[in-house]
Amino acid sequence: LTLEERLASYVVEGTKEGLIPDLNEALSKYTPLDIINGPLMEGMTEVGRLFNNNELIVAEVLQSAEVMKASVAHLEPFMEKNETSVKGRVLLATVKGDVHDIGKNLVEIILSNNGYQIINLGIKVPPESIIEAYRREKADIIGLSGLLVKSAQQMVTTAQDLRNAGIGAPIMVGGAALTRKFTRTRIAPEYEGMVLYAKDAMDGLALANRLMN
Ligand code: B1M
Repeated sequence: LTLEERLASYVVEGTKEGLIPDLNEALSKYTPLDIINGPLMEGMTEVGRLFNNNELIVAEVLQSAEVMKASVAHLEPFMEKNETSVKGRVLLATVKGDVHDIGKNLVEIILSNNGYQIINLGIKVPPESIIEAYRREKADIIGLSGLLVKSAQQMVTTAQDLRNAGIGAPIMVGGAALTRKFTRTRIAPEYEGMVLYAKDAMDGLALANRLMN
């Protein structure tokens, strides 16, 4: 197998045997983010496909997630950091009912490496907790993540609850089940403030920078 194929296969197989030396080798050729967005994400896409076909069970997907998390943790110190003054404060949450957090945590890493203070509320966060945290933390942006189809609907509910609580801060949404169109036609009409769709973590950074400038 080539280096790239081996990297994808650690995620697919859910094994860390040999992972770190291969990540180090990859770092001599690629940026950390290219490694994540390239071979590691390819592995995750394959995991999703196999899981969908009932060829993997949840416990195995969990092991794949562990490999992804370990890889991101190993690569994180090698990521470019722009030591600027604080650009803004961002609340991040995976919405109620959803446990997927790898993408959200990647967004946290990218934003915090680029001058943002992050308040990461974790997973399965109900609207009440987001409202309470927003009032306590005085965040500039509210970031919502969710990967399940039902999470897209949960984002609509969350936006309604935020609006009913009188909150109008920009909301940034992201995650696999979401689209720009759903964001524009279903979430945005329920909210007074801006609602922006980020297709990945770098897009999230670009949007945050635009909002804060
Ligand atoms: Co689950 N899962 N999972 N899972 N899982 C999916 C999402 C699924 C598509 C797999 C499939 O069937 N093909 C499917 C959803 C189907 C649907 O709703 N239509 C699914 C399912 C069904 C489930 C369970 C229901 C399974 C079960 O129990 N029977 C269950 C759900 C439990 C729950 O949430 N209540 C479940 C559980 C799990 C694990 C716990 C085993 C594990 C998660 C571990 C963890 O996160 N700690 C897991 C995993 C790993 C996946 C897949 C395979 C990979 C997700 C991932 O981490 N991708 C996934 C299939 C897939 O996506 N291919 C799948 C890598 C990550 C970097 O990408 O999160 O998309 P992603 O983030 C991207 C962008 O989306 C974006 O930036 C990131 C890239 O830069 N982004 C943002 C994300 N959030 C953002 C926020 C932003 C900006 C950008 O601003 C705020």
